[in-house]
Amino acid sequence: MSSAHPLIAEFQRAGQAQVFAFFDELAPDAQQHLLAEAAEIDLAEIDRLNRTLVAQTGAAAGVNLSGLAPAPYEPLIAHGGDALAWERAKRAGEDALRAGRVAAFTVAGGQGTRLGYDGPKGTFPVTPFLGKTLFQVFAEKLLAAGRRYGRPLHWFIMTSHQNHAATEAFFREHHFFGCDTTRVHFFRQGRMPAVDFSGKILLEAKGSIALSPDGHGGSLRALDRSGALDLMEREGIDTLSYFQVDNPLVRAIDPAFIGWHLLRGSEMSSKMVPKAYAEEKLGHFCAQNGRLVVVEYSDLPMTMQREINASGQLRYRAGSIALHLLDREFIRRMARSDGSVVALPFHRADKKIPAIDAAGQPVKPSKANGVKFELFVFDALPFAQNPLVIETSRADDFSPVKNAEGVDSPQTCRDDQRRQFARWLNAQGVALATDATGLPAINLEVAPSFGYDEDSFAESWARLSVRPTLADGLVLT
Ligand code: UD2
Repeated sequence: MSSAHPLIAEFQRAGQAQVFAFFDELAPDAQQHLLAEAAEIDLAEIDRLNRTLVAQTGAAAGVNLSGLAPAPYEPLIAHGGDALAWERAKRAGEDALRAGRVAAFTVAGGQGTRLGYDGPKGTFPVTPFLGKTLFQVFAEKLLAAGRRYGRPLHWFIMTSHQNHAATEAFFREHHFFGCDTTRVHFFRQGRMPAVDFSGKILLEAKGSIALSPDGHGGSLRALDRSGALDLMEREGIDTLSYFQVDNPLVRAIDPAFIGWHLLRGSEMSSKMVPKAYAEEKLGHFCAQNGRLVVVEYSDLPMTMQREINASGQLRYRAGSIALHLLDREFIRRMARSDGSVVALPFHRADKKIPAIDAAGQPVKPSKANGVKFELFVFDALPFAQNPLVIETSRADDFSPVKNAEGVDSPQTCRDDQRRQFARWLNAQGVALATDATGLPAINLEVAPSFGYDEDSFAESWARLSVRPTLADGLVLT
């Protein structure tokens, strides 16, 4: 094997010579491709992860649960929250939006394997009647919010190497859904190599390394690297509204949330919903040694997830629905902490990783054959000043599309959207027949340009000179 190249020599010294085992067989451009991939890898980081995550098994590898308690949060007014404080927060959030201090951020770099959909997840059709895609729903919500506050919003979208080109092409094909193209910014997240259980970096082919997205926590470094933070600074934006690509019900721009965050001087704030049942797959907001942390559902023992408090509620009920507000300079600090190594911890995920063996033959693993490393954005919470959790109503913020069928599927999401539209109409005094779960009998869809939350809907409704008839169904645009 050629070891003339300094990068190859570096990999040899790090005990990762297998990455270049087939280098001499490759055509020159394939060699360049492999070298470019190898250059993305921080060998010292991989070495550290091999020692701290891959080599550890049993208790040492587990999450530290000592001193864990449920985290405090600001309850909704309906659950005992302070009505005046919520009103103050909403007004402060509206002021910030009118001052142009807020931008939107969608993490869309995931692989969406559970849904079994071929293509960037944001291109999946989700609305109940018109079949608008996730990206279109977000675009229209952001456009409408920008109009409402007189300040068009910047929108950052994090993609992966795999779906970047397809995502950009989709937006171009649909003329950015009417958004100002200079305000929609795509950037790729970073990648991490997968290793086998002895810490050796895996090849997916002779000329390419098994690389995968570095988790949504990679968004902090990607926001910095891509220049997004500098752009925010130039534009006077200090607050980023973070949401996931799979959740069309989201209040992508929520004045009350923004106001709570700003009035508390919080560097990172999150929304919680009470878990619907103990086994629900949500992270848990917890307090640990005076810090706010999220413990993933897979890391909190089921006995703890099932614990009941004195009021008969789940003790660890504060579920994370992956909605956060982040302060710009906090992101910069996290992205750059400790020089080159980010302070967020990597998580280990044992996965079936398509790879080649030492003879260069493809292996199709039937069980996990290696480890992927991922960063989680909520791991930034313990580093934030004055972090804050507020409660939100699930029905108005969270109905993700994750699985092809059953819970969190396209069907449950369409139904939740129809229930929301029905509630907005009912709030305007329209007597709409629904079943016991609030699902209307008629076809119903409200375009975000007409209403993207209860307030904006009420404003548009009041402006209608002729009230629509509801006989067969209703599409409000
Ligand atoms: C996430 C949370 C869970 C809960 C739930 C709510 C984690 C580990 N768990 O579960 O606690 O809040 O969401 O829906 O986050 N993504 C990237 N790049 C990546 C990986 C993911 O952009 O490398 C994006 C992905 O496109 C999606 C989001 O992050 O928008 C969530 O990813 P997921 O589907 O892996 O998260 P999930 O459902 O396991």
